[in-house]
Amino acid sequence: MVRVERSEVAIIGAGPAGLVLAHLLARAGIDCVVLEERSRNYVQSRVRAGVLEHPTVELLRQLGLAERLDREAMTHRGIEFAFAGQRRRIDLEALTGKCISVYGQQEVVKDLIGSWLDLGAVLRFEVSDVALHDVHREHPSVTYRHEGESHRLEVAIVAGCDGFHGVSRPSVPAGALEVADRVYPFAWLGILAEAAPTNEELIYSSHERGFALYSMRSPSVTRLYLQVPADESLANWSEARIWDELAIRLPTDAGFDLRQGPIIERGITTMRGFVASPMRHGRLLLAGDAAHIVPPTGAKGLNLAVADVVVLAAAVARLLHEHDETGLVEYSAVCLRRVWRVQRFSAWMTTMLHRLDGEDRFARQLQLAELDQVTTSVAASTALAENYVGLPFGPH
Ligand code: FAS
Ligand code: PHB
Repeated sequence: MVRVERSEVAIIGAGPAGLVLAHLLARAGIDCVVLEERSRNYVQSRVRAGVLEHPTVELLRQLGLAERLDREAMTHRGIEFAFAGQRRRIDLEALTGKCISVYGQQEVVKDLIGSWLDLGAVLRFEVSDVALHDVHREHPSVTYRHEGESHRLEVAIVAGCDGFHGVSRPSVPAGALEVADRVYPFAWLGILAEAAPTNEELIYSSHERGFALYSMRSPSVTRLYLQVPADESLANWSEARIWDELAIRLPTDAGFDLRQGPIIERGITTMRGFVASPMRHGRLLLAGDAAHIVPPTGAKGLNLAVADVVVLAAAVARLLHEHDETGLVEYSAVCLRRVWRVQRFSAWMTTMLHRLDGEDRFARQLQLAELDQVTTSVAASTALAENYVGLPFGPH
């Protein structure tokens, strides 16, 4: 027996894209159901991004979802670059009038899930066998299993917010998607440490031995990353080796104090730039990591997912309230313009800061010249700052 349900929008995935979209649609009076394959505990504890752009924070505030963020997030007015034995700061606020907020992705997800459930809205965890049907017709549907029952959810729109390994993108007929893909020959080994931050802002460090990033999550937890080979295994990195390498690559000779502490989480993140286009297929709209991946160097992944769903929600509201498909038709092009500007910035930051095996002296000098230029020229540092704090939402 299949339980048939009806709504206006099926949102596949309860990550930042799906959860922000749900709130945007609810604010527009549009009925939606969120389907998530993992448990609530799992999605709320998954450690990922840490930097929220200015437009992302402003949107969460407009949606009334930033109360805890405004209490607990760390506001950063600048970022530092370390290279060739020196530290240089880029004053984001002076150059753009905007700041970034450091607040873990899992905290955003926790706040959004709590708000969604407090609204009494539908979010089903631990669903399985999710499948999309008739996305090229006006009445697509999603079948899935939940708590031992089979369901068919009949909707007007399916929002594929199910991340890079989700079911939505593969539901697009072969040949209908164009993929642009760049896999970098290195990865990031990331740790969370119970150690109070000793620097107020992030430090991006380009060292002869490789890139390192000093970040944080709270007044008692630091977040650190090391560039490692793409196929590196965590087993090769003892706590001692991690701290030793961080002490070498971070500017400890230039007054930075690396405080150690128990490592409470560790993982290796691949470095990849990926874009699948178009992002719309009939009544299926892809958003966030379901459509694109950026290397985390620019701190963009989560923020780009939010930017997509701002466009998606407006397109769906125009369709359902005005019976006007213009937003759907323009959805992919509007999102992809920003996606590629963010891919460019993320690729540029990645290339500028990471070392490639076998890289010759000339290439290293070009990197150092780029870092010197971007931390001394007002024009160059303004361009970096504008991208780092976040490009405005919507069509530019
Ligand atoms: P998400 O992947 O966050 O969410 C998709 C959701 O869909 C998940 O909850 C998943 O369980 C669910 N799902 C998948 N398949 C499903 C199905 N068949 N049915 C139902 N639900 C399904 N970005 C940064 O900016 N900075 C970082 O430092 C950073 N670090 C990262 C580290 C790691 C290990 C990873 C994987 C990503 C990192 N990212 C980082 C990028 C990350 O933050 C993403 O950009 C962000 O999560 C994108 O959000 P969503 O598009 O919502 O996708
Ligand atoms: C993080 O704190 O997780 C972080 C910060 C900046 C980045 C990437 C990740 O560019």
